[in-house]
Amino acid sequence: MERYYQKEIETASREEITAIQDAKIVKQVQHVWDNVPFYRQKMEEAGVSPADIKGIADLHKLPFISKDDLKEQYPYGLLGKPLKDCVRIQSTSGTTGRRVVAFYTQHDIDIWEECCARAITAAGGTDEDVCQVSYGYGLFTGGPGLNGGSHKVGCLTVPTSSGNTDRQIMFIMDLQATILCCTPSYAAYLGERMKELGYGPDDIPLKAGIFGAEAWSEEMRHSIEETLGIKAYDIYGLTEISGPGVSFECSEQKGMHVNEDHFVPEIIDPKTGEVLPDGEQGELVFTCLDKEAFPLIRYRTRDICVLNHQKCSCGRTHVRMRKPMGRTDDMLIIRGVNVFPSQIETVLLNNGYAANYQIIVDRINNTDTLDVQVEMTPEMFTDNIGEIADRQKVLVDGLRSMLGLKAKVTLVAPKTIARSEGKAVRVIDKRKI
Ligand code: DLL
Repeated sequence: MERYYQKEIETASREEITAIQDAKIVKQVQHVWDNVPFYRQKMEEAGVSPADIKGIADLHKLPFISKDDLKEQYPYGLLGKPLKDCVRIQSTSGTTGRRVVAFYTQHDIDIWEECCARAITAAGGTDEDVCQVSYGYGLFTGGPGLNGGSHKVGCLTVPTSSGNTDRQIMFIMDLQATILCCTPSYAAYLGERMKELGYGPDDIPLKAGIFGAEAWSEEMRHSIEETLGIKAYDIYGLTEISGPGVSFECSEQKGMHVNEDHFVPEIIDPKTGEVLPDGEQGELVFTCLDKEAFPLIRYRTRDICVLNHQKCSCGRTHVRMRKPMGRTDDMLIIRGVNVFPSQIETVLLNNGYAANYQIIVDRINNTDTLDVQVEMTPEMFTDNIGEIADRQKVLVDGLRSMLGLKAKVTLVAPKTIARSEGKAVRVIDKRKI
């Protein structure tokens, strides 16, 4: 039987959801107009004022906000509440330039944790469960968000944070953890290490995993599910919009339900900004309806996605978003062809490899090169050159038919590609260096 954390709102009718959104957007626009000079200026430039926003149908009149705006307003420029009302910051793991710092009031944190509680409940979590949170704690939102959600559900929470893999496994086995929260790449690594230590899926007490924070393919889901003997659920979110739990998968696993009573998604054409209809792929944009301290409106995520308003048989009525296939800024353009790392991952996993790979892009004699380094699994490992060449050719052909592009494939020995405890680094683009 499907479980809900907040059944009434999670299964509300479309009319009820729209009524909630209508009331909240009017209030939120007034809040940013009154309290964030940056927004007032942006709205004035766009020729809109709070009086023009009578409901969610008027959302399109409001200007977008971009990651560049966030960087320019760093650190306090977008603050919607006095500092005395703010109780926490979280920050992105961005590797270049200024970090994004997001602020929270206690009310913001309560809502965020409720969203994570909805996700844990949708994955079957109850107060009987032992939930191990192996996302990083600290500035990253993964650990704190799922930790708070797990408390709200009443699970026994095991805050291991990321890293120290053998200790993670000790806690899973000794405490009989039933739910694991971490990135999919770390889940794959934990599975690999557990197998090495002699634990098969039937020995492992876990029943569900709540994995997100990076793009991962369906093939990777199946492989993790098999190794750990669990059902793996996707969870999505971003620091700017609170953190994990902006959307989450239900038992149907046909897209992630967006918590629409708090966040309104739109899909736009990234070039023109035009709002696209259901089913069309474009850039995902979010408006936060309740956030007090960091109230982003029409924030361009750069994630490429599709929305689906069709009814879901789990009973939830909130719109679903497809697994994001990548980010506009992660998309590689190789010899003019758009390539997402997730497409490469699909080819590798379909051919029996694990998700241990690295994509190296370079430009040699004015031509882009794509080199995919893939680890052989211990079962397929060989030093027979002919066999390796045959295997490499199968992958080259697979990549050509997936991408329409000739790649070089290099098979490497097991365990030669660094494992990740958080978000995996899949791409090395030497063209930018
Ligand atoms: O990754 C928040 C999070 C933590 C989500 C734990 C889920 C679980 P950031 O570090 O700000 O926040 O990165 C946000 O990560 O814009 C997406 O590009 C990507 N992302 C997050 N979840 C998914 C997912 C956290 N399930 C950025 N599938 C987002 C694909 C994801 N990409």
